[in-house]
Amino acid sequence: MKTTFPITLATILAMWPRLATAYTITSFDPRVVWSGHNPPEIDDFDGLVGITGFTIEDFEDTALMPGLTVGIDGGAPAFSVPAGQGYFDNRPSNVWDGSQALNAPFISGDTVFQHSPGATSWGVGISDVEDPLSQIRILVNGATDLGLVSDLPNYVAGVNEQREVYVRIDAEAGDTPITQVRFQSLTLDGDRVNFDRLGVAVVPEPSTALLIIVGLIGLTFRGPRASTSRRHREQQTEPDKPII
Ligand SMILES: [Ca+2]
Ligand SMILES: [Ca+2]
Ligand SMILES: [Ca+2]
Repeated sequence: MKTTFPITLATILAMWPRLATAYTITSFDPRVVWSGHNPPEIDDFDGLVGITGFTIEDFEDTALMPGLTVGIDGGAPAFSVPAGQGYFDNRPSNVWDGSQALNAPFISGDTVFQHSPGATSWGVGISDVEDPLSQIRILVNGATDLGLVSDLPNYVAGVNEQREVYVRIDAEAGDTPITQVRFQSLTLDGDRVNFDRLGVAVVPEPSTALLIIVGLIGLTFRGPRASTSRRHREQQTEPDKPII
């Protein structure tokens, strides 16, 4: 029973967000399971890129999923797609689901996605970078540089409105959740890049995490007290020993 408290404390510390910068990025060739417009293979695709069960923003309307904002071309974070940036697709080769994607010009600044309370894992389909026309760097939480989109393994350079790569960014256990993913243009050439099928594995709300911690603390102190009271009851009910 003495070991209960150290084990529980270690569990709490493991759950508590810590400052860290170890994020990994995995990139996928868009042609593996994709065919045509809004294909039936979407479930297979989610499984392939590791986003099954994630909360999905498909950019089929101007509303964004709860907690998500986007700032386009250096603009302020917005909770809905800014006017003129939704994209009705007449090129099925460009979208990752449905018939629309988020259409972001790179004229005067970055495109930044932010999520609250953050994600343990985050993915998005990227189209129309058209390397070497645009050079787009991915930065996580304002600090971690994951390199250029066009340098990623499995990136497939397209010519005008084609799916080029799906990326999934993972926070390792104990890392600060992913709250911001910035796409920074090194060229600012005015060309447009499209984003679609954005998926996040949302971390528990702070209130939920707090409830879990309170519960664990409760369990920690319940154990010894229960055994103490049990011993007390046993002492009370123990028959008098014969005097020898
Ligand atoms: Ca939407
Ligand atoms: Ca879409
Ligand atoms: Ca482009």
